[in-house]
Amino acid sequence: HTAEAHQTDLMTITRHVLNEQSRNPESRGDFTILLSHIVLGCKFVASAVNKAGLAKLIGLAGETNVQGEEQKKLDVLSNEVFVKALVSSGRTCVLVSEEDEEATFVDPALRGKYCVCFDPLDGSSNIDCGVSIGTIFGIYMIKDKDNVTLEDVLQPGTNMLAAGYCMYGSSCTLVLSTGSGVNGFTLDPSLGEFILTHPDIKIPKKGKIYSVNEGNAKNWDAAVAKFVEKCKYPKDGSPPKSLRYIGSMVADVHRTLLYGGVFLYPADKKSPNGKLRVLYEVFPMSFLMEQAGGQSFTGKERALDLVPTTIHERSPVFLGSYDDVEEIKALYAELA
Ligand code: AHM
Ligand code: MG
Repeated sequence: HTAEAHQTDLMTITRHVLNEQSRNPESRGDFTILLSHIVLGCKFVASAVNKAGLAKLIGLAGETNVQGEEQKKLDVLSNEVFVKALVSSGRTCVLVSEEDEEATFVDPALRGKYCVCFDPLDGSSNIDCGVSIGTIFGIYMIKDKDNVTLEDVLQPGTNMLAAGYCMYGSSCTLVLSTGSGVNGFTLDPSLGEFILTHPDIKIPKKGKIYSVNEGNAKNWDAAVAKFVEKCKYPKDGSPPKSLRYIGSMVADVHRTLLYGGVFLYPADKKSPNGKLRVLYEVFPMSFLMEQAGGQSFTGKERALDLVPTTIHERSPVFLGSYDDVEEIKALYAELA
């Protein structure tokens, strides 16, 4: 008996989501269509990222984005692709992108019931050197189809329907939760399909890794300083934790999800709200962490309980293994 050379029963992301949505026949088709347009965006970006060096796509596009950073060509391209794919799906009504200062209200003729908040290409400092970067997205449903406003996206993260990210790394991996666990799919380039490779991801309850930009240490508050100190010099006889920091949120969170541990982007004296954006960085990643059995905390509250008041708002975030985040919460309770 020889092992079968070909897997013939393929669990693609579309098939998986169709199965998941069978409990909810009303939104079944719509959500699947929306997702397939997001997947198209991810495939386009994956292919563009792979060819970046060749096609001379990297480098500055000569524009500045909302946060005042110079945009890279790949950022601009990725944003355009996602906006067009989402609008043309006919299933969206409001889009919030890191690259666009204002939210996009979809033309009424093409409107659907979903709002999508996304960072089309996160980890900009890693683009030019070929280190992993990613796309992050969170999906909400509108309340009232005839009266769509910004309030439809300025909601607590707990109201999110689905969230995910796509990592353009040594392989292209899409991690998704529609509210019943977390699943990972890997792009099979020969098929152009994402195949289920990481079913029902659960984050280890406690981890051996911490992930933070330690260059900001001189501006940290007491709780963060104490936590990192404990990672390096544990007093309970446990071995020190390892430090891993890529500087691409998608890659740092992906490793945290699979190996366990904690990722933090805290507030500091120079950035009182940290760096990461609530709607398209903190919320989707917090949703995935909770769905995988981990936690996400802002230093004050559960991250998903935040209610943003502006679309590009920032928040500190501490996310990862349940026990590690518990330790950070205890330090804040003690020292704040
Ligand atoms: P970006 O939107 O400019 O790419 O910034 C977001 C990135 C995250 O991917 C990452 O977690 C963080 O910035 C790293 O920031 P720092 O370089 O300050 O450590
Ligand atoms: Mg970003």
